[in-house]
Amino acid sequence: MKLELIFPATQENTRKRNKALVPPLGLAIIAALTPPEVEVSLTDENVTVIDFHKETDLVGITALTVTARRAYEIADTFRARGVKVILGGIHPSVMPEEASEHADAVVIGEAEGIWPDLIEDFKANKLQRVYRQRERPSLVGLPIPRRDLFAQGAYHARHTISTTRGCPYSCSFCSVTSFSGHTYRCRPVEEILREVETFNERKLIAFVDDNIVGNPKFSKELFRALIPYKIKWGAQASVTIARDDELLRLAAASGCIYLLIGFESLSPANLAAVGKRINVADEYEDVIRKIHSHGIAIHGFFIFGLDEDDEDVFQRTVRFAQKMRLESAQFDLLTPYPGTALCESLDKAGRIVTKDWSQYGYNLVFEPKQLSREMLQKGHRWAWREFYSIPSIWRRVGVARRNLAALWAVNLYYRSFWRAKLRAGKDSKKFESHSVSGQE
Ligand code: B12
Ligand code: SF4
Repeated sequence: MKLELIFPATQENTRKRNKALVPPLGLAIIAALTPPEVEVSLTDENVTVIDFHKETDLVGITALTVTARRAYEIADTFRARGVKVILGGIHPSVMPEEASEHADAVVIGEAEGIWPDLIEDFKANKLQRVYRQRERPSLVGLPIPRRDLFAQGAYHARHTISTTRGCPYSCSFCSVTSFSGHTYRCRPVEEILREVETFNERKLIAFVDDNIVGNPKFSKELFRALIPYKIKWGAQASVTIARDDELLRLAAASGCIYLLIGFESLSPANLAAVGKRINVADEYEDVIRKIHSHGIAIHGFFIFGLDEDDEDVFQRTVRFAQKMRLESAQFDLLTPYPGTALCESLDKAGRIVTKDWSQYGYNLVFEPKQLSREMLQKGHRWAWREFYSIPSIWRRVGVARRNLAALWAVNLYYRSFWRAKLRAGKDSKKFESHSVSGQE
């Protein structure tokens, strides 16, 4: 039996093949869960063209909300040839009825505990329409992901590992808690180390956890155990890392060079409104200084379009990130992903303007409260342009830091990624001239 696993690109990228940031780890896990007699191949459409004529018995497709439309197109094309298709991942899990229209079976939840049975059902020609996770799977004894299936030389950070799932918080805009549950499930540290040991070259590891320090006891144990491996690593972390000196010291000692931190907003009212209880905006400067003092670079996540945001928010946020010399940052438009509390409340208020999922991630899909839609879009574009202008990169990254080449590479990557997206937004210049420039 042959199985083809597919990670769809976003709609605008279906014809472009770029080097991608990281490989599709979830699909490599599914490949590892597949019984060994099944021949598995994996296509990440971001880096490889899909072969729609490939001889295969079964196709498994993953979908985020932003890639759902493309996932459905791919599914429909294979099904038109009579090939059976399974859809899974975050979007099909929250929209199973919609996904069902394009699939022979939909998997709701994490694949562990479901996938091997599904393959047996397929072989016996007894595929069910929906496979629903009954309880969150334990993370003990997970197989080593089939990284051998990733395209060679196609990723900036090839070595990714997932060590935890779930989050005890419930930020209204985030899909994680509803998908992976309210408790942190942590993998046994010795199993993580075994996975690290499979990398023949261990220069840089990216942990793809939502928060690598969500359970400080586990994190300290992991960081201590990583010290002898002499790796360098990056991960998403909450601001709470700066409140625990031992944790931060151990992170640095174990090779942490980059933390991706969700600051989201500088406004306490916005943070309260979205339920981001762990963030205290007044502490941000101290948090950043403290993390920087351990030689760790910071990628800040910020959201525009929250209800308290007015037309000064873009300038305020970008100037803050520049002043604090954040090594990189991401400015996202608030997005009501289906299944989140945000989506429910904006939908109820009639503020969602489109349910074309391909717009979810990089475009404005709801009616903001204080800003006009035009102002929000222009301000968002201005923020990217300004933060990744060469003078801004120069001021933030300078010449005298550690990992200089890597920091420039990251900045130039985001600069080119967003310049491609912004090419359509020629109007941002207008915004700069009447609303931003001259205010400093
Ligand atoms: C790493 C990561 C990235 C990486 C890599 C993405 C990738 N290639 O996988 C990068 C940085 C590129 C990225 C980008 C984005 N991301 Co992201 N990302 C993550 C993160 C932190 C971890 C993903 C991961 O590897 N998880 C570990 C693996 C093991 O889990 P998994 O992929 O979900 O797979 C499991 C199940 O879902 C299921 N499954 C998955 N696929 C399939 C398929 C089949 C057939 C079956 C049966 C089962 C199944 O089984 C797997 C094993 O249990 C998640 C948060 C999260 N907890 O998932 C956000 C997350 C997925 N990202 C999110 C978003 C919004 C984005 C962006 C749109 C952000 C932006 N504006 O730029 C882009 C879109 C990228 C794109 N163009 O496709 C949202 C998605 C929300 C949604 N409803 O779609 C998440 C959930 C974060 C959040 N806080 O809400 N992301
Ligand atoms: S944004 Fe971060 S802290 Fe909030 S629910 Fe999502 S993963 Fe948890």
